[in-house]
Amino acid sequence: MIGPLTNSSLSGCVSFRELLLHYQVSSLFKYKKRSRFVSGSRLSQALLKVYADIVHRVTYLLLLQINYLITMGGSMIDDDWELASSSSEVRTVVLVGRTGNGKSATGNSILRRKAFKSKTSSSGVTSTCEMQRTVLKDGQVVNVIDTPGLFDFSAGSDFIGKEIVKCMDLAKDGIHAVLVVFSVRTRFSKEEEAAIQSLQTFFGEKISDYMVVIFTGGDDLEDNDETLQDYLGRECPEPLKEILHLCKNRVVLFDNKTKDEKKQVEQVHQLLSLVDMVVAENGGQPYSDEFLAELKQGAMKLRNKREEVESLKGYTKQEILGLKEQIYRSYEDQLRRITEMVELKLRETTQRLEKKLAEEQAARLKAEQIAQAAQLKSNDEIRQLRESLERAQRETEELRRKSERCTIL
Ligand SMILES: Nc1nc2c(ncn2[C@@H]2O[C@H](COP(=O)(O)OP(=O)(O)O)[C@@H](O)[C@H]2O)c(=O)[nH]1
Ligand SMILES: [Mg+2]
Repeated sequence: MIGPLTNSSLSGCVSFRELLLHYQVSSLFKYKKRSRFVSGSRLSQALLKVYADIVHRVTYLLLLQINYLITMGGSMIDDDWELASSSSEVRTVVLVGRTGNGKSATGNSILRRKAFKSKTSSSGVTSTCEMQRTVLKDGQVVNVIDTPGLFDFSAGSDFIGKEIVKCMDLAKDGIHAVLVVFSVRTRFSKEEEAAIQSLQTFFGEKISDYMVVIFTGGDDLEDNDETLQDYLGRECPEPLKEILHLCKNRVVLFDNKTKDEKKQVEQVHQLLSLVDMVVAENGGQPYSDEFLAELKQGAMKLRNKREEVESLKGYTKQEILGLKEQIYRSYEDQLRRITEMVELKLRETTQRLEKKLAEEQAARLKAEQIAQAAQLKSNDEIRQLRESLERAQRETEELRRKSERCTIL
């Protein structure tokens, strides 16, 4: 433990905290300023704004986590890593879905405690990604990440996928399963369809291999004497069918209201069996990406260095503490670098998007010009044809009149 370091670490991080505050305050302003966008020439500008907003928010989230790690004196990072590396039984699952579908309630059912704020609670809904952990009776550790309404944004499907990157920061060890939460109490919407598409766009097609569908509202079905199969038989639009097909029908029904302990255990058991299936089908490899890998590497380095220092002989306690402080500061620097890398990556994405949008806009403009020119040309041709026709009619008339005069004569 490097508990005694906490105070000195904190005092060394005043400027970092100011940075965090800056992001926190400006995030609030940015959020308030965001408006709903429409298509047309303002689309590219609007999307760029949205992406800038994401860059900002992801940075804020990373800073928030760094701040958390700092205030925890660093021990948290190491423990997390040791736990993850020593136990193959760790499962990290992420709940995604439209606000109100029951993500937080499902998270609480999995954890068997009220860890996440659900809508009915007076303290409101989930506003940012949050991770909670539970240890099952058999020793399996389950990390549950709850997310805010990633399906609620109306600024384009790509954007929704981008929001999800935030929670990846919480899942250093990779994501074992993405739990897509729907509710039998609300109709499957176009937005939900778009959100799944964006999930795939952002994470790549392989994300389907990690998806498990959860339907909440099992109590409602039970009240109507219906099973999930009955429900899907009458209420399964084509896009939902496709989603179920994509995730090989890994679907489970949850009743988050039940007080029946047997039912509570059984539904979580069913879900975790599906998660196990996902893990097995993916050869035990959780979903990961480049910056997740970087975070993991940093945590591993920190652990090794700390172990080295702890095994040093002939140093005073004070000297060991000093060395540990140095190591921790270098880890902080690394976290900052990763934050910068993420910012850069997202900025590059923004630029790529900007370029793509500009190209699309130029192509659209060109197509419009060609269509306009074609229209003008065809108008001109029609006019010429009409004139020729009229001329021909006049000439025919003239000839007819002449021939009539000839007949009379
Ligand atoms: N009847 C019933 N209500 C549920 C169920 N799951 C969630 N809810 C309710 O749905 C509302 C939204 O739940 P919440 O977990 O906040 O949704 P989130 O926005 O997706 O996190 C709350 O009022 C929950 O009590 C369920 O299985 N049955
Ligand atoms: Mg919630």
